[in-house]
Amino acid sequence: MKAEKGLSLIELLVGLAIISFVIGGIYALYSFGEESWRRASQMAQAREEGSLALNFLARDIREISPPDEETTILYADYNEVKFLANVDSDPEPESLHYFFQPPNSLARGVAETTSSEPPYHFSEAEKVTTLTTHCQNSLSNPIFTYLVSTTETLDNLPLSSDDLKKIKMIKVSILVDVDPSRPPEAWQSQVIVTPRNLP
Ligand SMILES: [Ca+2]
Repeated sequence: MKAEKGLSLIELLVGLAIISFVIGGIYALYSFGEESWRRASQMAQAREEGSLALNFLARDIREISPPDEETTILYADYNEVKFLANVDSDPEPESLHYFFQPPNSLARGVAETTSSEPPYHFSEAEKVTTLTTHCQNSLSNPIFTYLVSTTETLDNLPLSSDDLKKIKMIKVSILVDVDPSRPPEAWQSQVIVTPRNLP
C-alpha cells in the first residue's frame, strides 16, 4: 500500500480549528483595542467639556456684580447657583444660572436685563447651554461650596438670604466620567474663585 500523501480529514480539521483560533484571537485583540481607544477618546472629550465648564464658572463668578442694597448672589445650593454679573459687552449685569440636570448634565443659563437702571429686572426666558453631559458630582462631592474664609464654609444649603450675604469665595469642583463602571478613570478639577467686586 502506498503511503498517503497530503492531509487526512482529521489533520485538515485540526488545521482549520487552529487557524480559526488564531483569527479569533487577532479579532478579539483588535476589537478590545478599538473599544479602549473609543472609551479613551470619549473621556478626552468629557475632560475637555469639564475643563471648559470650570473656565466659564470661574470667569462668571469672578465678575459677580457689587451689591447695592440687596445681595447679588440670588441662590446657592450644592449643585445650583444663581447670581448677577456683567459678563458681556453691555453695561448692565446679566442673570447667570448654573444648574445640574439629572442624570448627568451641567447647564449654564443667561437672562438679559429688561431695564437699563437698577433695580434690574430680568427676562423670564433664560438662554440655556449644556456644558457637559458627563457630570458625576453628587451630594457627597458637590459642584459648589460656599466659603466665608479659607477655613469656614456655609453648610446650610440652599443658603438663607442672610448666609448669601456672607459668601466671600466659591469653590467649584467638577467631576466628569463617561462610564463610572469602566476605565479610564474619572477626571476631577477644582478652583476656588474670589468674586472681585464683593466687599
Ligand atoms: Ca452685561
